Amino acid sequence: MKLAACLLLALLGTALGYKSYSGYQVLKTKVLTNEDVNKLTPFLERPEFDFWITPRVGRSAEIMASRENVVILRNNLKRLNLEPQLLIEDVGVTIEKERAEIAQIRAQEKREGRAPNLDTFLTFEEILAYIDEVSAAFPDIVTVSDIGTSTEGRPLRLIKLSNGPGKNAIWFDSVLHAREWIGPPTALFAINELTENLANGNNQALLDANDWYFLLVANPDGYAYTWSDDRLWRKTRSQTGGLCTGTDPNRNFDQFWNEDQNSNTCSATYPGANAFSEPEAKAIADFLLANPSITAYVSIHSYGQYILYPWGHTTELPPTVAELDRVAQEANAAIESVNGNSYTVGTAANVLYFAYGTSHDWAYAKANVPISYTIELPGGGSAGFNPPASLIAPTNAECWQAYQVFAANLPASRP
Ligand code: 0X9
Ligand code: ZN
Repeated sequence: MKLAACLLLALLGTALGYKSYSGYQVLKTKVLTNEDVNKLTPFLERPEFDFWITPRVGRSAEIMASRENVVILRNNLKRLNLEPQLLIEDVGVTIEKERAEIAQIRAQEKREGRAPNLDTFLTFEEILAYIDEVSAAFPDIVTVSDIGTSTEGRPLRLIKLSNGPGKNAIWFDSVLHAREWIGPPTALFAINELTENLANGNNQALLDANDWYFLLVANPDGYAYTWSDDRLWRKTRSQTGGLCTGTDPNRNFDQFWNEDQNSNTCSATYPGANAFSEPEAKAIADFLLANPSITAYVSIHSYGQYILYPWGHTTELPPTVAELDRVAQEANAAIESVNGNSYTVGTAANVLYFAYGTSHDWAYAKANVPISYTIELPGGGSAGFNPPASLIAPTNAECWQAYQVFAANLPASRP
């Protein structure tokens, strides 16, 4: 019976044109030295190798390739003495497992009251429906507005929680990268705490202290596409004029844009033909500029467990590094106290990798938002971007603690 259900799902997937990752594998390297990183760097240019974790000193890289390309990849890694190990035997199977799990959870739906369904991952439409429900239920707290429209015409729907005028605000966005599904549940959890669960713990005080903005689906076209066509899609869905579709919205901000001179439209980090070519990135930027009460910016990504702050384009430290680091360390301590998970804290270029035109660098430098982070949530292991739905609850619990720390350290104004 189970096998029949799996087969049916697989067939349905194929019939609907869902991209098959059957036979795709993920290889993990040994822990890399500086020299190893240099050896691997040229491979970043090759679109047939999808780096799920990019090369970084002191870490292993994780790379996905199709059945044919994985042979080439493995040989190359062996030749370079990078000791490839098999991390995911068949990405197609992981994706089908995820689809089956979601279908099964949906079949036994046990959503309670007005809380968002956090047992599983939600589609774009389901997230919009929840925004409607929560705004109808809490009209005194919730304001909904569309800050723009995606390339394919979907709304960039922003939810604001506020208990009165004249306050500073913290901003969160999630799924700027389409496949990073673990992000929106953490934001939905926070919204539920600040509306439905106001009577719990410190929640009323958290809402009284400042306003909260959530752009739950920052890249709706990409997100919809991960549900309909390709689970591992990362970019937007705009036409580039080149061979491949989509721009990395987190390389499209007008700050150090395209300093690595990447004009390959097939690259996972293609920055666009020009800065702010993507309406999704432009809308965030315009809103931050128009709303100086927003003094903290948090972009929710996955995976790897990092709290990153500027800069991404240089290993030099930003002027307010002491404050950025203090708050991030405090957030990490709060995370650790929940499930014992630890996130690596530091400047993006120092602890992760160089990146140009990212949202947190732009928010910090061009909108003068003093507190500006990218948080990389858990994932990885044998599931990569497809963690089981059972990871949602522990991730929500630890992130909620971190999000409270960010809000508690909200700067009084922009410089
Ligand atoms: O590469 C990104 O855009 C982010 N990582 S992800 O795996 N979610 O794609 C990290 C951006 C942080 N900034 C820099 N690394 N410079
Ligand atoms: Zn991301």
